[in-house]
Amino acid sequence: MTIRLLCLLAALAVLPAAAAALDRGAAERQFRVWLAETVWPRARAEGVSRATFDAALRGVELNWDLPELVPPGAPEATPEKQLQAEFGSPARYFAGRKLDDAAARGRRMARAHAGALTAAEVATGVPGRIVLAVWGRESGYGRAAIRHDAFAVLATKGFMSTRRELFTDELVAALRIAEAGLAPDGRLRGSWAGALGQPQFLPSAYLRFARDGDGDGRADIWDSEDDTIASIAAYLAHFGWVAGRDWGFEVELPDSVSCTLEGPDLGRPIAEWAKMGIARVSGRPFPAHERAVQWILMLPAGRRGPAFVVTPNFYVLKKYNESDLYALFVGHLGDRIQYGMGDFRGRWGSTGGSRGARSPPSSAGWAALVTTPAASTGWRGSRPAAPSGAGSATPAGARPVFRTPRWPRRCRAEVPAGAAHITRIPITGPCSDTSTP
Ligand SMILES: [Ca+2]
Repeated sequence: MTIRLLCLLAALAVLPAAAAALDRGAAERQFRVWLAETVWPRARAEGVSRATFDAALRGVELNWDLPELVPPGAPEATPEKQLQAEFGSPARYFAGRKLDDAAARGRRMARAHAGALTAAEVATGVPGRIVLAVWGRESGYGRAAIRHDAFAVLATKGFMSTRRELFTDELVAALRIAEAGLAPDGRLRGSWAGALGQPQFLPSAYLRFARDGDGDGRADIWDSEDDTIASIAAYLAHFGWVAGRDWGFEVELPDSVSCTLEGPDLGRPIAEWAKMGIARVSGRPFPAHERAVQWILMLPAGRRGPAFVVTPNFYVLKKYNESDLYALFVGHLGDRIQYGMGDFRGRWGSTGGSRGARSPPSSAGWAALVTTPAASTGWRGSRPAAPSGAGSATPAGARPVFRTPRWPRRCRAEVPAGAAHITRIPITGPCSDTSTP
């Protein structure tokens, strides 16, 4: 059998599925049936009234422009592994001018919302600079347009996407928000990934973490800055933010320290790191009250990029978005807002060795939801083009978007090929492209 014939047979085999996938009219009809027979019973079981259901979904149509759709009849697809734009270009992600603008705006917001930020910190222990940085990253302090109808987005993705079950659950959660009378004007504005309002919470995260910061009795994360601040702080507190601890510091990494010492399971007291020659790039000592507790070495771009020691709070930031660079961005922006810090001392250069690399396969649960990046978060240009909309499109509650390679992958690039199978090398020898660890 010739190659050409094989190709022809293969093409014929997929034709029916392709034809079915293209019949949008039929899909729309199936969609209405699915709403009536699948979503409505689940919503009713969770206390949603028929009136709320009808008001939310009347007139809602499938949005064929969303990413990761699997129309009826199309071959089942695995969740898209996404290009790590940020990791491919961390230098651009951390471009100083954008950060300066964000920090300047953050300082203005800090003055304008000092009362709410203080109240949130008193209630949760999460510092105002961290709340501001998340807010700035997610929605440009509320300036990003949040224009999608979350019911349409969630219904579309619940009906035909790579994560139907997950988005169906979120659709029911969104209906519960409407049932409780918490949706402004009966509608829910969100990103093209269904993340709501200024903190970019998924509906289930809204139900768990949204707070009323201004005391009007409603948690309005769309139009209330105080509610947004209180909600972001509540989210981070829930995931274990440790009051009184920082997120991390940039450090000098001597050649004698192996990159294999990186990782959240390899924390040690700062005195031990200091003994190896690790010091803050600022030249300042580590805070006295932090000396006895664990610090973790973190090399987001491998050995040749900026180096950090971080606290467990760094990993709390990753609960907002499963990405080292995201957490680093938030911590660093917070420092710029409060302390006026400048760029990282270490150079990103073309480090990473992962330009164009794809994220690792996703695991189960929210933390595995790796979506295509959104176009606008108030940080224009930092992400590749995507459907229009606000927010990082990173469903909160675990809002993974960008994943950086995990150890040992990013360290492996720096050890000789013959040693690449080694997963842990508990030594402190040199670690580079040309020397054996
Ligand atoms: Ca409120």
